[in-house]
Amino acid sequence: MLHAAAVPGVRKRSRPAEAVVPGREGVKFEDVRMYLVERKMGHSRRSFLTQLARSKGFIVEDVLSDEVTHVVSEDIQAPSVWQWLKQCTPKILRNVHMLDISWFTDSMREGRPVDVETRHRIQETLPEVSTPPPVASISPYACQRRTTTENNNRIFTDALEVLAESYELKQLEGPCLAFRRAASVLKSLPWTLQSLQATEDLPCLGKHSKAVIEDILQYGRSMEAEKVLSDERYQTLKLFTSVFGVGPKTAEKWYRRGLRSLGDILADPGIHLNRMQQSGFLYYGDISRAVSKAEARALRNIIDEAVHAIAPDAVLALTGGFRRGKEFGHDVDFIITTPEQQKQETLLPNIIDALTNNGIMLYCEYQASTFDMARLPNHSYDAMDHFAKCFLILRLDDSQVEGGLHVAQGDSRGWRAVRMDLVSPPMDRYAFALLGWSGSRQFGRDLRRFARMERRMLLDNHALYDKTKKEFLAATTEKDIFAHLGLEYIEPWQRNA
Ligand code: DCT
Ligand code: MG
Repeated sequence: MLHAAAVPGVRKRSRPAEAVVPGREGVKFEDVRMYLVERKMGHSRRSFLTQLARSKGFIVEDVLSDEVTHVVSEDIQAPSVWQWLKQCTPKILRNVHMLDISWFTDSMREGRPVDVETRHRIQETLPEVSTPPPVASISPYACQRRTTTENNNRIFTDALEVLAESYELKQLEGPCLAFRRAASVLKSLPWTLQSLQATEDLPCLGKHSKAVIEDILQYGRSMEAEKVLSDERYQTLKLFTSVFGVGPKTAEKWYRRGLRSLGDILADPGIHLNRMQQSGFLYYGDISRAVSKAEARALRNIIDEAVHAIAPDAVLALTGGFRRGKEFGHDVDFIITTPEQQKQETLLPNIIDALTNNGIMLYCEYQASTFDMARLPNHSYDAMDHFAKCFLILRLDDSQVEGGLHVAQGDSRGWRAVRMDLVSPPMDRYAFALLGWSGSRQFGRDLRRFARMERRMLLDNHALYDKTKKEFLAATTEKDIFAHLGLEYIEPWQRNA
């Protein structure tokens, strides 16, 4: 039983004479037990209505208990009533009718409890995804939001990401990040934006992002994003950077040279392609095609076998987009390490040898470790870490993939080329590397920004450094790192920011 004093809005006072529960002799309707919510109704009106109902033979309970069958409220803010009721007494919710005052007045008029109709009910709207939750709870940091692969605002985020990309290709970091942050906030919403008003209190939405959203709300499309998409320079830079080994700087150089197609590049004798770019062109068709989850699993089996033949106690973990639950990715990312320190250094070269001997290695760029704990902490975060790693293109056969390869219809080669990255940190750096490589990029960016701005700590793929205590914080799992940062743990599949 729950006493009135414990119910918000029901103040504890000496029991007034009129509220004393009368004897049950005048009761006409045993099956209906009413409770009137004092909130919004006020104390004196509640007393008056209680007396009125009792005089007509109704049972009106003074306290909310699981015997109550009909809760009557004049609070028109349905979600808050439900929330309040749930807080008070979650147990009774199953059977109780949550009603507005119209049921009460109808019943008084009829002199009996009228049947509950839909119009009498206060609809429980609070947990429904269609109702924006209190926006104050949405953090400006992606690492304090849970973002699954389900995006309820794709129409907006696609447009914002086109603009982000166009600034990235122009190498203008500020506006690029602003659009990425805006898109990231919308990706985390469990509801779909329906009005500009709903954006009012969302973090990270600047004037420009709001203008894009407004266009989409009004016309169903963003004219600005469409303009970018049809821009020749944008299209060409996108095409050039879609080649493995070609970044915005090289793409820009080629564009300025007047080159407009992949054929133009190959035909230009003045263009020197490095080894990575040569492979990028050679396998362009395959590696510009998404890798499926089944293909990622097949690669895992291949790597697993190779690794465990070399180091039985090695740890192999899938990272990147597939760890976050994505169905497709542009590559497959793995972390490999071993507790045996002397094996650590030769682990990747040995795996590379095994894959080469298998005849499936189509391209390999190996970078030996330049990691040195003595050079930490890193004050400027550069995109790549110092661990040993390799960027590979592997041949994957149809027979190795459950359900077959993800190739174009009519492709009868029976194999395809796929991109794979392997990174190999020392065991004591494993948790940091796993967190960084699991992404998403935006999630990682905001973890580092949060650490720096909110905690005076420096985080990167190698370590977490506390600037106040002037010490490194140890971690063996990702949970340790979240805990050091005072953050709630976010599962990998909730990091699709
Ligand atoms: N990463 C990073 N900074 C970079 C590149 C990568 O922090 N400059 C991290 C974030 C994701 C992870 O490494 C793997 O990188 P990608 O494979 O590029 O990203 P992904 O999320 O796996 O996306 P995709 O599914 O397209 O491979
Ligand atoms: Mg990836």
